[in-house]
Amino acid sequence: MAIAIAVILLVIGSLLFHFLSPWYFTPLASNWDTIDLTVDITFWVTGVVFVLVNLFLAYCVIRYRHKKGLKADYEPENKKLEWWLTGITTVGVVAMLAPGLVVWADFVTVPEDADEFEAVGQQWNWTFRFPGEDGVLGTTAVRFMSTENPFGIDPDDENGQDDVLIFDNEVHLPINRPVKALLRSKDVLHDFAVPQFRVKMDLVPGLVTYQWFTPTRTGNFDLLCEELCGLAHHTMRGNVVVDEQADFETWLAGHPTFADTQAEPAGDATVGQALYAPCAACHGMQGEGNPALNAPKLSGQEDWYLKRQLHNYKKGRRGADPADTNGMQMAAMVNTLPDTAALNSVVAYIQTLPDEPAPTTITGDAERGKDLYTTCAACHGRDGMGIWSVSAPRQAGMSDWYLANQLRNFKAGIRGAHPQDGFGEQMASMAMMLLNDQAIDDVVAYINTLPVTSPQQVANLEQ
Ligand code: HEC
Ligand code: HEC
Ligand SMILES: [Cu+2]
Repeated sequence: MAIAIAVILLVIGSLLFHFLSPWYFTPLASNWDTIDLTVDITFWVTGVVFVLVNLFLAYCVIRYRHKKGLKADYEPENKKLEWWLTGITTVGVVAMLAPGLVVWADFVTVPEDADEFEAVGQQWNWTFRFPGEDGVLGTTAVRFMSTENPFGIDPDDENGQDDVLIFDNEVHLPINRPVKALLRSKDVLHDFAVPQFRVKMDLVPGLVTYQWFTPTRTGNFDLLCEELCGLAHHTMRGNVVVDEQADFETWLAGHPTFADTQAEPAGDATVGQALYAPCAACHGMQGEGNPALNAPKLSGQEDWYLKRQLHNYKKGRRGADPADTNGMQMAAMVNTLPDTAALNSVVAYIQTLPDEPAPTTITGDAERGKDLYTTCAACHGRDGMGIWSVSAPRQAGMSDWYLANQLRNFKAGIRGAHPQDGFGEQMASMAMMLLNDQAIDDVVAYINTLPVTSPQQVANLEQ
């Protein structure tokens, strides 16, 4: 009897949970209501079967419970009943599977007038490409990929020149226009999923996969990588912002074409030397850093990282939080660099400065730090020299007090909290693994033990 009651309560509880719990579909924001319909049909079929089977079970437990002297009938075959059961099961299974086939056929048939864009996944971020005025994306190949051409666009392909490149993890799309997302991975399996759009598709290295949808609601939606793609998979976040057509066009016009990025003025170290003069007041003549002014060592840091930080300061993505006093100081200084040409030149000059390892000031348990650093190594490199393909800067031989400061800033949410600072956000979530100041000191103490192997230093040693 107790079992029968438990089964009945289970049925009632499941139904209440299903209908009352807040964990259900997020409001739909695309044309794919048919996907919701297929899921609903599956819920109905499995739900009805679940209720009927369990109530029948409870009924049997009560109706045929043990009574003294009563003996069970033995009836091994019942053709009629079996036909019924087979028939009903078939109807149920067909009801669950057939709608999916119809919807899948739609899903793989892209409307003729769909606009195209490309989403490129890599450990652990997203970038995007739009076809530009000719409406055709240029061809790409791994052999063309470099720091100057991260998309690997064929420089000789005319179609690629006007492609618009989005170096952010945020993409905008116009409302009510069918769009075909071409999906490309640079390294491992990833997956492009926006829960409100109800569609998701894997990115497979070596293939271009696709999916299509029509956004039907303006707003900002989370873009998730729904494929376990390595250590920092959980930090591979992006945003899809659905705009009115005019807003979308304004947004798109604010991004460079491939030709623009190729024509970007290369830094001129001679010009950069003059621009560096005010910087030297804080960062030192040799870019060696000055702890008294909280200004870190810059020499020996990778150029792509320095450029990104200077752009971040310029765009208010870093050094804008009132609690970030050091960052605010620096943010005020980038205004001495009027444009990208100046920015590139000052970075080119910094690249010429001698790269002496910064003096160590932080003490901690390097052994314990070594264990902690295993995770950091996935991005910053086993040798702490930074890895461009995962966008993580060099740490070995850089100002150790500054590294510790930054780790505290990331943890406190005064760096990496700006919604457009995707890389900062990623690092902020990694910094959470350092539970306290001791852990920060320990990991920095370990970084201090790493030998510096910058190309410049290696060259010096060889001489
Ligand atoms: C008034 C002092 C001051 C001047 C002048 C100054 N900086 Fe800074 N800079 C700082 C401070 C302080 C920080 C560290 C900010 C923090 O702790 O978040 C910093 C950080 C930086 C960073 C980030 C480094 C990293 O590893 O993340 C770069 C790049 C940088 N400065 C470049 C420059 C350049 C280029 C100039 C000259 C145009 C310049 N700075 C002028 C004080 C200054
Ligand atoms: C998933 C990759 C990833 C992992 C793992 C990771 N980082 Fe980072 N880290 C980054 C990226 C990307 C940046 C650059 C952020 C930016 O551009 O603002 C960064 C920046 C930093 C900075 C700021 C450097 C500077 O010059 O301003 C420090 C310090 C740092 N990481 C320390 C660590 C430590 C310590 C660990 C291990 C506990 C770690 N990171 C793990 C990706 C990672
Ligand atoms: Cu991923």
